[in-house]
Amino acid sequence: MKMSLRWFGEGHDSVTLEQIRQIPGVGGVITTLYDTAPGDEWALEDIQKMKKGVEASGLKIYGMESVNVSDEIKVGHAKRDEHIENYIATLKKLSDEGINMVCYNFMPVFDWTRSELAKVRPDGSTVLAYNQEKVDAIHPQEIFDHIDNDSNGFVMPGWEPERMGKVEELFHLYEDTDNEKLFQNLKYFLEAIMPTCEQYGVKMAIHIDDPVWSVYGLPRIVKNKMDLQRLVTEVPSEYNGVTLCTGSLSSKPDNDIPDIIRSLKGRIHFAHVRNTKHTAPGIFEESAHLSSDGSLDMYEIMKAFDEIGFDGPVRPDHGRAIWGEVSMPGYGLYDRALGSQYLLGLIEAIKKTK
Ligand SMILES: [Mn+2]
Repeated sequence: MKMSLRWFGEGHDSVTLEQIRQIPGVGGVITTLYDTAPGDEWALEDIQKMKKGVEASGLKIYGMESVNVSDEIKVGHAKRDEHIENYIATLKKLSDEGINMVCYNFMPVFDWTRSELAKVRPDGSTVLAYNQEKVDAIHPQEIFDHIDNDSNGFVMPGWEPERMGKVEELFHLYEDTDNEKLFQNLKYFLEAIMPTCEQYGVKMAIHIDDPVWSVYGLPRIVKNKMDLQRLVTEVPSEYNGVTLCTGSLSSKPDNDIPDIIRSLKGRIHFAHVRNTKHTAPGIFEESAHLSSDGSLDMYEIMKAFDEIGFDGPVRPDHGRAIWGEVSMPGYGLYDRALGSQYLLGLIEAIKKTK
């Protein structure tokens, strides 16, 4: 497994490449370009500039998170074929620059949802948290506003201000899209891009829905083992794979994560590993990576990744805000660095005790 950290790019991140470079065992970053709208083609110069900057620091780009899929593709709008053509063009450019793993999601309107970005834990650290009752009590527009207010001045991925201005419009766009239609649109998208992915060696990795149930009545199609099996069976190319996000899957404790990992042998192209603490159905908060700090058995999870021979990029996903650090919520340096070392320790122990 290749340990990495997500890095949002110059001007979008409080963490520097130089800092990431000093974390033992972290050889690369997962990054993205911010300035292109979903549906548009990425400019080669921007990709090259990003790559040059990362490589100058001694790190590599292990993959893109994300190349966002437009709402037009997700709902099957008249513009979808044009957007898919642009997506394909972007994949080719990334591959030409040696970037061969692309994370994306197929969630409508909201990329991910939390009711709090800085819930205070007993030790004074703060974490992202979710409480279904709190979400139900507020209008979707308010969620946008409050994520924007609490993001410490950073643009949260998936919550870009230009999307905030058109919440009503976005909900309207998805009015006729139920789970089945959304799945068929995902399948259409994947079948259209797979020949390019196969030719250029680009592995597509869909992120698990977060949380794994419908929010505000919107469809959700990447929630559990059954959904994932359907996805990899109906589009059988090995380039159609998954970003196995343990935190997202754990929003519902009946998702048996080690079992899901084993069931996806050869189809996991990227791993997000983090722990969450469950309080009650629909209520959870993010925790430190350590098993004993949350509800997940991280040793069993890492063992399952090792068993299936997963050798792609992994990142500690979110961390707590600790030691006074001010960063994009979930994406500080300190706790993700701690998490990476814990996960690397587990990996070393698993390998040596085999
Ligand atoms: Mn994730």
